[in-house]
Amino acid sequence: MHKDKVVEIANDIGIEIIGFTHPGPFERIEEQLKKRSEAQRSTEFEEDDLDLRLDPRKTMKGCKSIIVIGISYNLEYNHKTKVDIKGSLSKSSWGSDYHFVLKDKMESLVTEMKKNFDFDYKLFVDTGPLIDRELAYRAGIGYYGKNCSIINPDYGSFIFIGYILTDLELEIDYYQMESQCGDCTLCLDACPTGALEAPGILNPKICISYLTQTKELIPEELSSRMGIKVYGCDTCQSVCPKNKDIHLSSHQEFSPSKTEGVIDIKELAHMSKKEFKEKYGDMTGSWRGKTVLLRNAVIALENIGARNYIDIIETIDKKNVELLEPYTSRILKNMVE
Ligand code: B12
Ligand code: SF4
Ligand code: SF4
Repeated sequence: MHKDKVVEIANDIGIEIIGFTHPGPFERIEEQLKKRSEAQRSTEFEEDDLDLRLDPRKTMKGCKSIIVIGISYNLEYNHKTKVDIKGSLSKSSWGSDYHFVLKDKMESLVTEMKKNFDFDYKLFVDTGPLIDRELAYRAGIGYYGKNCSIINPDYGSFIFIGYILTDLELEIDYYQMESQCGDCTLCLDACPTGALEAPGILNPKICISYLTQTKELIPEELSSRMGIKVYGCDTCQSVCPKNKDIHLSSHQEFSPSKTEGVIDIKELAHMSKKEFKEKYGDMTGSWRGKTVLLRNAVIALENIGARNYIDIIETIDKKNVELLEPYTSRILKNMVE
């Protein structure tokens, strides 16, 4: 099958960014990844087995080509919300969970492709063993920004990445984009915790995106920098000039029709699990469960002046107290002092 045909089908399905790469090991970042792991900088959200991460054929033995897709979630939205006490959500969690959206698109692509040619495949989004950004880079979808994100010249960095390992012989382009960051350092300067230590070098354990997802204890020196972020962090992408004057997303699945792009903290504090599931169950940021978001909401209240919100803090659902207790008791203790 010719790859131009794959591109044509993908475009018809609404996959705007697509590239192809070979199944060879990721030699280029092997050293970097090993050092990162030795320095205990891997997160609990990644595959531990580095051999599996570095060699696509360990995931699919007969793999001959990899189709990589990018889907923009950069929708414009007017945040005129009536929500009184707001926690913020990163754009990646405004609408429907991207794992399902991208998997559906790739399944449709495979179904259409199979009308021309039968083949074996395995597809992944985010939770697969391989390194999605390195695949995207190697497939020519974008370049690494100094903020570590893959930036596509037409759509910017607010793009999700998915990939399909196949046993199809597709011709592969060996085209990798040069960084277009130039002298800019806006993302490094703006990062609230200093997680971007140098261009392309991230300490994930102090990245706010990580802090909003981990169940580990968050020290006060870091929680105080989380502001009102209840899930994810967009700061290093929002300041990026490469996200200005670009094509926006056409995927309405990512529009914040239910969430308005914010979490209603007062409502969250008193919601039952069932109510939470109904309102927020479909969004990306719900994967760690309600209590993690509630912990972040408590931190947000602390950051905007807990004294004014003590009624909320004292009456929140106290289930899973071990996750919330360090923060609520700190707030109450500081009140007394
Ligand atoms: C674990 C994880 C995280 C962790 C750690 C992130 C990290 N940078 O390592 C945390 C929780 C912090 C995180 C945060 C976010 N994540 Co995340 N995350 C992942 C996950 C599951 C694994 C990442 C990984 O393997 N890291 C290991 C290192 C090796 O890879 P790396 O992140 O690309 O970093 C290396 C490169 O920058 C590299 N590098 C290599 N060559 C070069 C060359 C140059 C010139 C430079 C500068 C750098 C460079 O050096 C770094 C160290 O080795 C992937 C999905 C997946 N399975 O791959 C999603 C993924 C990377 N995340 C994604 C997203 C959207 C985010 C957030 C924007 C979410 C948010 N709004 O809060 C933030 C962005 C934070 C940031 N600045 O990177 C997208 C990125 C899409 C994109 N356009 O790049 C991915 C690909 C998910 C997906 N399938 O769409 N994430
Ligand atoms: S996501 Fe936020 S905390 Fe993480 S590197 Fe970017 S700006 Fe820093
Ligand atoms: S803010 Fe500047 S340095 Fe950072 S990724 Fe964007 S262009 Fe590159």
